[in-house]
Amino acid sequence: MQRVPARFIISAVRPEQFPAEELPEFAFLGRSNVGKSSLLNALVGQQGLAHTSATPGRTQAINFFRIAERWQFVDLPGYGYARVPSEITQSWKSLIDSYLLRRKALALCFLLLDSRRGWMPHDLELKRWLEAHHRKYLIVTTKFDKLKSQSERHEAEKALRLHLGDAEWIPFSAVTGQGVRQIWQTISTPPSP
Ligand SMILES: Nc1nc2c(ncn2[C@@H]2O[C@H](COP(=O)(O)OP(=O)(O)OP(=O)(O)O)[C@@H](O)[C@H]2O)c(=O)[nH]1
Ligand SMILES: [Mg+2]
Repeated sequence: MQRVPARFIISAVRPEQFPAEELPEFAFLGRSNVGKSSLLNALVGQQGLAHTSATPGRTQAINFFRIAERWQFVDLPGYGYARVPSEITQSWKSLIDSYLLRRKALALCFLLLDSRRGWMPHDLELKRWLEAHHRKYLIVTTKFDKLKSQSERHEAEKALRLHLGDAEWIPFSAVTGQGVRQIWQTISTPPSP
């Protein structure tokens, strides 16, 4: 796996802590445990850069990373994890909202869906929110290695199409590295404004 220079900048729990908007930013969004931090690590070829965990809801702040002095990657807290108390959910939500609403440097959001689960209600809510606020996003389906048979992959694709129409998505696996190259291609040729 190719190693890309990357360093952690800050773990922001308040908007005042967001770093300066000097470089184009790419944000990774999705449910708790969907594999956001693992995807970020796979992209830079560094296992320990973003903290991953088998316990959902671990990433509770917005973590900023500087990548090759050219981009910033942003690991957002996962949503939709029932065992987190509602006051905490509220404060994450307002933190995420303020990031997504105001961040001028944000070039593209990667919206991650678990390949085995497809669209869940919170994902659809977020997708509609991004569209309503004219935020560009690209769907990535994570843990693709867990779909073992052709028929499982076919079913997953059918379910995705329900809410994507003809739009494309990127199947991804942090285990096999599938999708890494395609995501890098997107980052190095971002969509026009
Ligand atoms: N098989 C497989 N497991 C994965 C993959 N990506 C992540 N996982 C596992 O899924 C779990 C959650 O991964 P994380 O990257 O921590 O997920 P997250 O979205 O950052 O989770 P939160 O920070 O809690 O929102 C970990 O146990 C990972 O090892 C993948 O592509 N394939
Ligand atoms: Mg995480």
